[in-house]
Amino acid sequence: GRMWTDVGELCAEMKGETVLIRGAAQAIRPTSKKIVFLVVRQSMSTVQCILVVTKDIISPQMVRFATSLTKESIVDVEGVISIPDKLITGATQQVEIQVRKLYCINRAVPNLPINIEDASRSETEFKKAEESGEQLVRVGQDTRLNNRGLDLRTPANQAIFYVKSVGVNKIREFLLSKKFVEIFTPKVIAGSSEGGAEVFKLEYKGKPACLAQSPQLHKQMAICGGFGRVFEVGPVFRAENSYTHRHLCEFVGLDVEMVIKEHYYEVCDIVEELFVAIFNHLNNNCSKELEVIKRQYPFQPIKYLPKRLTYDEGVQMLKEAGVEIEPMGDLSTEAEKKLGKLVRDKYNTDFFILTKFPLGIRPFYTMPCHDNPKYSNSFDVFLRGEEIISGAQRIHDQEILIERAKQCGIDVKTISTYIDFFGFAPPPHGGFGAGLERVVMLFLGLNNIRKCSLFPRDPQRLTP
Ligand code: ATP
Ligand code: AMO
Repeated sequence: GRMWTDVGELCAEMKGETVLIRGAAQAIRPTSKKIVFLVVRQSMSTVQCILVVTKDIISPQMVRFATSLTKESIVDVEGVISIPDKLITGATQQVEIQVRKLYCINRAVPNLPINIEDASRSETEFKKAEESGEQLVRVGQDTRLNNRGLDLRTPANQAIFYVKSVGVNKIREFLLSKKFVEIFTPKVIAGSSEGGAEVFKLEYKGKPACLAQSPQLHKQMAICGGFGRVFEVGPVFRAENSYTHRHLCEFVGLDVEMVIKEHYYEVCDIVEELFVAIFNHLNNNCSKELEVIKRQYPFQPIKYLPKRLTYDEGVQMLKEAGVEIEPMGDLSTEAEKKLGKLVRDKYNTDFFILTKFPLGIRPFYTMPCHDNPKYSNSFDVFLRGEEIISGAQRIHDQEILIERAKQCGIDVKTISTYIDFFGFAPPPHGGFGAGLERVVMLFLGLNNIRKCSLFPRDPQRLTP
């Protein structure tokens, strides 16, 4: 076979070598009938390729052929590496390919809905280019998502999904090293796992069924089944009604459940250790990708020295700042953001855990505080002032569980097998759930969760 080189590996040390690359023709810029520049892209890297009419090697027909290529067509380019005086196309690789052979492997349709070069610019770059009179095509989020097969080709998008992949693998490595077992729970279940209206209903062979809003019931049932520590990374379905920057109707959940020995803070310890390990790992192993993302979507890196506060302490901080919370009520999105700012100013961190929430605003399976049943052994975790995780100790006593389910308006019949498991005496346990797209969005300071889902599902979108 022939020797292929990745575009990202092309460098000045290869000067004079003949290389063969395959990539997408991102831009085709004829400067005359005798010269054409191609920008060929492979993942996050681009290289400037030049065809110049020369007696034996490049014919005028070749230049015409190159000029007639459609953008984003897949091309094979063979040529010699040289060092240009100046990179006129702004490609990422600091070398140029003097093209000897050029083949079109797959031709894209003309007039694509997205121009990858334009769609890769930061807002600032875009405006500057427009002001200097360049004709750019501005694409909105819907156009991007409708044509995700093109949109995903921007370097920032390539990097976002690489970061997500590296992060998930770090989660697995970390939890496996702490003796967690990876489990796979059913996604079609008999009753809603979180209560509430946000459940997709369907018919399962003539019987009513739900798409799992979380692995909550089954991860606890696994603990009942004798596993001391379990986790799952899998799809979670929520029939969200509102269209927000941080809710999807299908997202990737990380769910963890573990036996507790003394206190639910053991779960908080795992959260902190796990997330600091993830953030360290991403900073250490994805610096190139983080730079690429930053170029299009500028952000400040997070500070993640873990901090814990109780709900009451958080509410007090808000109160002192003039933000009133309804007594024992949930924090609004704005209040959460504000608290994030206050904690950052006071404790110099973007990563903190709020513990001991009022019982009344937590799901039915949450353990009440033993010394004050108005509160619960529960927590939320925040990153840049937005929730990324919810967690708690669970009720392990069957009678209390039934009572709490009824109080929360849950039809106990629909979760009867879950309730039955508590007759088999599971040990005290707790856990948490995180939304991976949320984590990635906030880690990267992105403004919309859709940017972190390959093919997002929201209240208005079921395709592509
Ligand atoms: P891994 O093995 O997963 O790659 P590690 O344990 O080697 O991770 P460290 O070397 O401890 O990770 O992490 C150092 C990196 O993380 C540096 O980039 C450092 O600046 C950054 N870092 C560590 N802790 C914090 C923090 N609390 N806030 C901001 N940055 C931090
Ligand atoms: P909760 O409902 O808070 O808790 O969900 C856990 C985490 O999932 C993420 N998340 C979402 N991400 C994207 N789109 C959504 N529509 C969405 N809804 C939630 C958030 C949230 O923090 N069973 C409990 C967890 C547990 O106690 O173990 C649960 O599902 O990051």
